[in-house]
Amino acid sequence: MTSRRKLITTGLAAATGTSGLALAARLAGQHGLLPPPCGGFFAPGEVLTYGAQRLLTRHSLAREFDRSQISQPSYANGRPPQDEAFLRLKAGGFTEWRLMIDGLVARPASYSVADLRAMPSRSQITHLACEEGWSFIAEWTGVPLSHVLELAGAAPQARYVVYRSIQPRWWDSVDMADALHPQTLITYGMNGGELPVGHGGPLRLRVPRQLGYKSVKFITHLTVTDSVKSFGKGMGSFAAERGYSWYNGI
Ligand SMILES: Nc1nc2c(c(=O)[nH]1)N[C@H]1C(S)=C(S)[C@@H](COP(=O)(O)O)O[C@H]1N2
Ligand SMILES: [Mo]
Repeated sequence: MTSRRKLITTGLAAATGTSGLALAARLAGQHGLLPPPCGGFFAPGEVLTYGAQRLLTRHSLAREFDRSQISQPSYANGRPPQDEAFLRLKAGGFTEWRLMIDGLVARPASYSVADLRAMPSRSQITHLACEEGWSFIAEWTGVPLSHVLELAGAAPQARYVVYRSIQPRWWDSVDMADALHPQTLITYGMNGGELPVGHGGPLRLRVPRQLGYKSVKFITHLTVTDSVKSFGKGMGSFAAERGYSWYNGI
């Protein structure tokens, strides 16, 4: 870790030649603000963006809107799963849906949607922006991910939460700053009703401080970990493996 950090910060200083950027990179390193190994041409830029944003926004909230600003209609992107397993769960009103939590936790668990609905909830009206340029505003209701992490007893050495969907390619991760952030919700409701299947029902992780693709729909599995190395190609998300950035602070 130390040598990678050194490599990145030294590389940045050499590449930019400006002390301001080098300083930002060094501060990011000192504060443990490094994204998972991202490799490739864009790596130093991504580290810098991540570190700089983290220093500035660690405790800040994504903008929340008024009810009158909710988009009508909302825009559901892509088709929900059509496979038999999903259709069977849907026909059963998702009573059999489970969200598992494991990894660096004292108490691994598996929750139904009803279990999550019985936990403390939060509603917030936020903007979901797709990297392709469109966006919409909706009210999201759910249980803060931080609450579930606390229930499960996440270990102090936890650094990331990896989340997976019933759609195998849709998995991603956030660092603990976003995992514990009060606006990061396991959502089951939208605009006052149930979360529609088109928007990821029955359960979706909403990460409103990042671009839309971090808000993975149809989530089934959370894993608390100190490293994302053993997940996929070790880049922290399937999106990152395809060239999208792992961190997209907005
Ligand atoms: N499981 C899953 N999650 C997903 C996607 C998807 O296709 N499948 N698309 C992502 C992308 S690229 C965006 S922009 C948002 C779109 O959210 P919406 O369908 O509610 O508009 O969901 C994200 N989460
Ligand atoms: Mo997107």
